Amino acid sequence: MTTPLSLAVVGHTNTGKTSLLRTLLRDSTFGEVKNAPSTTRHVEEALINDGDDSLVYLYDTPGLEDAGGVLDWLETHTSARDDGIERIQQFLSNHEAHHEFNQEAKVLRQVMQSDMAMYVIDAREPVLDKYKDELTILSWCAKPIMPVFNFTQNQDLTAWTNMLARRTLHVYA
Ligand SMILES: Nc1nc2c(ncn2[C@@H]2O[C@H](COP(=O)(O)OP(=O)(O)OP(=O)(O)O)[C@@H](O)[C@H]2O)c(=O)[nH]1
Ligand SMILES: [Mg+2]
Repeated sequence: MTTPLSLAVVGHTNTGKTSLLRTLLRDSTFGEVKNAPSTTRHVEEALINDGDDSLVYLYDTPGLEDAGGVLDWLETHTSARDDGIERIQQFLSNHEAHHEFNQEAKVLRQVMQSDMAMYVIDAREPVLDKYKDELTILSWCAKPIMPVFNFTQNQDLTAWTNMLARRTLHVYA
């Protein structure tokens, strides 16, 4: 028996997180897929087995929508002298913040509980500040992050891979 890895699938809303889980699970009925933001509203667990062996727990998560708001909250209410995990924990235990940033809190809580995260990117999008803010708050959870590009057809990934490399994310799929 191996201990299953737990892997959170995270990213901006409508980037194809639930679709990626469907592909990995070979299950076209998993979750809800729609071309609209905020389709997935809760964390959903799925397990990949090899016979009797449980290999990977996958967690689908709601899309990040206001990482900038979360980062503003963290910068205002927590100390830069605390480490990222401490600051995220303060955010997660704050009732008001939890209420205002409900979806983001679900994502961060799941990343904190997982062994690693896949960060799904819509490669058609330019590298906007909101995506940088997402990677900043995710990095504070101190878990390995694997960037996964979606919608890659005819897209030049250079701007994205440069930005990821500056954040020591040198490997991507
Ligand atoms: N053509 C194409 N469409 C895709 C692909 N992946 C996702 N989509 C479409 O993109 C839209 C969003 O997909 P979802 O899987 O619901 O995205 P999500 O990230 O889970 O969205 P939220 O739960 O709202 O955060 C849907 O219309 C999907 O059919 C892909 O690889 N190719
Ligand atoms: Mg979804």
